[in-house]
Amino acid sequence: MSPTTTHGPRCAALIGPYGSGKSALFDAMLLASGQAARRAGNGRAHVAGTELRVASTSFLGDPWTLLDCPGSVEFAHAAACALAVADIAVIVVEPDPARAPMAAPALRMAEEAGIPALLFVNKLDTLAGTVRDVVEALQAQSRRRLLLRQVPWREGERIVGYVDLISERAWRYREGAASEPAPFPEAMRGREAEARAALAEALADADDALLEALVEDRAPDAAALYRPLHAEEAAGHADAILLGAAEHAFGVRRLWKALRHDTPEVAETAARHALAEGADPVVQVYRTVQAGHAGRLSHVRVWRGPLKDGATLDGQRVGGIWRFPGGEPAKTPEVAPGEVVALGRLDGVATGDTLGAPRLPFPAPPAPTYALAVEPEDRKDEVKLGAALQKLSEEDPSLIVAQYAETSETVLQGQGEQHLRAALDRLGATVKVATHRPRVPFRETIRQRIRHHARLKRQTGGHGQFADVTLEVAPLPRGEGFRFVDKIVGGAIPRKFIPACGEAAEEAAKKGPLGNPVVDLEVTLVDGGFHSVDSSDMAFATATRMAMQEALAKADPVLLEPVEHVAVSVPAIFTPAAQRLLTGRRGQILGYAEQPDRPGWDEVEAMVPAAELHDLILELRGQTQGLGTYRHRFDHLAEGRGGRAA
Ligand SMILES: Nc1nc2c(ncn2[C@@H]2O[C@H](COP(=O)(O)OP(=O)(O)OP(=O)(O)O)[C@@H](O)[C@H]2O)c(=O)[nH]1
Ligand SMILES: [Mg+2]
Repeated sequence: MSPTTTHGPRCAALIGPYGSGKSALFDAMLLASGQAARRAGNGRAHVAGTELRVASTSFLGDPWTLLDCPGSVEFAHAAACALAVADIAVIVVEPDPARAPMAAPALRMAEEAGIPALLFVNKLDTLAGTVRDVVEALQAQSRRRLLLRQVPWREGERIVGYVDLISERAWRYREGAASEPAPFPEAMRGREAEARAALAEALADADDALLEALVEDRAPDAAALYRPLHAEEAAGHADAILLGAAEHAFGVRRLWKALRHDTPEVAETAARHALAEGADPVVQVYRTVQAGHAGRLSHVRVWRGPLKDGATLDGQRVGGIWRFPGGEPAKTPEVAPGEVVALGRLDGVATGDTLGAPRLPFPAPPAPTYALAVEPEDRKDEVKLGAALQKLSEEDPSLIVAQYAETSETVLQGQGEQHLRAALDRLGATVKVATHRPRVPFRETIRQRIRHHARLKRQTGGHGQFADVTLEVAPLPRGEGFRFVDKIVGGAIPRKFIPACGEAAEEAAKKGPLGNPVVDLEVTLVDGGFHSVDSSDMAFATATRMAMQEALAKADPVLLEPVEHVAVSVPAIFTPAAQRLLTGRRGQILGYAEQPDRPGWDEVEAMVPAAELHDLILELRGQTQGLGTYRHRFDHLAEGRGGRAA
């Protein structure tokens, strides 16, 4: 039987928590579709995914692209970008209720993207409890209804296969191979009927005919269940749950078949993104990479097509098209709508851009949570480094490069240590860099009003220098900045020299006695003296600076430390841990509240010194199974505990 297909090229993105087995499933799916997957390392070693993998293949004659997304929260943006161009998400999760909260970010991401999703409960060979408990725990994390489509078939302690709840047929798993149909295990009748009734009941809300059947106590047939299930999935109201073990090839063909039936066509996904129908090619970039000698590659979804090599899209000429059969690049002259390919030489184009149509929806990069100051090991490489960092942030929009004049630092901001390390590793041989913790822009102020007199009198040969200045420095309320007041009367200092005094005072305030900019400071020029020949702007500027330096040192200077308003989001069980963490970092807890749009999650608000925030995200993740996140913004400057400057 050679299956003929009416399906166009479709795309499924594998997402889910770190280490749940996405890459193992990706490999198993390719294998099951007849493509050997190449993978660094051997099967059991978990190579933490830091980069997305792409492979095209075909299953039962249908063309597919699979995207294997990294699971680490630090690389979540890559997964969000993949979802923006995929037709369906496969959310790969652990078979452990205690780890269900780790699936929350992926579930939420699919909800936010509005993309249909299937859940794949992986590592079924390690299931300790019941699938029912796993489903219940996952449901608590999802706003979509989760519908179990299979129940495991156990013989003693071992899971040997599954029963499909719609067709009511049993299948026996075979190591590394397709499952085989088996006679229905009679011992499972009760459990199967119960699970099927639960599925039917969950779907009855959405389907009158099914509801009627249930009310009349008729057992619905497969079609009566399948119809509303498909509709609910397509509408993003429900996600089906399938079971398996990627490493043993259990449930992998079953997953393929579910994808085959349930995944929208590219035209439907394009319509979901409000792209009008048409024949002109439209592509969207979901990823940009530097591919060595091949130069820069823009990975795109072809929303509309066909697309030919050499075609011009929005003024950009396509310089090469690559497919990825089995994950390996292969050049091709033309691709069809729905394909996921890489395009060469689109120089002015960034990740997220749409070519050929107005911009289609694309996720904004997350706000940075971790930063490192970077500098070249060799000063000569400064310009090179600047250009290289720029490229990094073009490739990955969740990397931000900032220049801080105040601390003279170049700071690379992103989502965490691994994220920044992976980026800096990509700089590779181009330029060697050293990193350090970014400096915190401390300020200082004074706490006393001081009047000070300074006189400059220099006789160097013929022409001398003379200026006499009396000024007063005084503290201002927090946030007032710098103010210069001129109270000179009766021409003690001629008007023309006053601006020079004001500028010199402001200049001198840029570096106070503790070495930081002085803020919330008022400088009043109260008296002075001049010489008709020897006085000048320069002389008055020098005298003012002298007066300032001595006055500030005597005026009880104090360090001012930036304090940020921090809002930490965590699952409610971690709220006490988050509060302890913030308190431990000199934070003042303002309170906490349940997040209205995120059931089961709290937001803890606190005022925390900026100096304590550098690695907050790392510790927060460490204490919250990687789930905690935080937002922060500058709030105020507070008098420091003296000399704690970083
Ligand atoms: N017992 C068992 N282990 C599995 C199965 N599938 C994957 N694993 C193991 O789980 C670990 C993680 O697998 P990966 O496929 O690398 O996980 P991932 O989701 O791609 O991880 P990230 O990309 O880092 O998020 C590896 O040690 C695998 O051997 C399975 O079906 N059963
Ligand atoms: Mg992986």
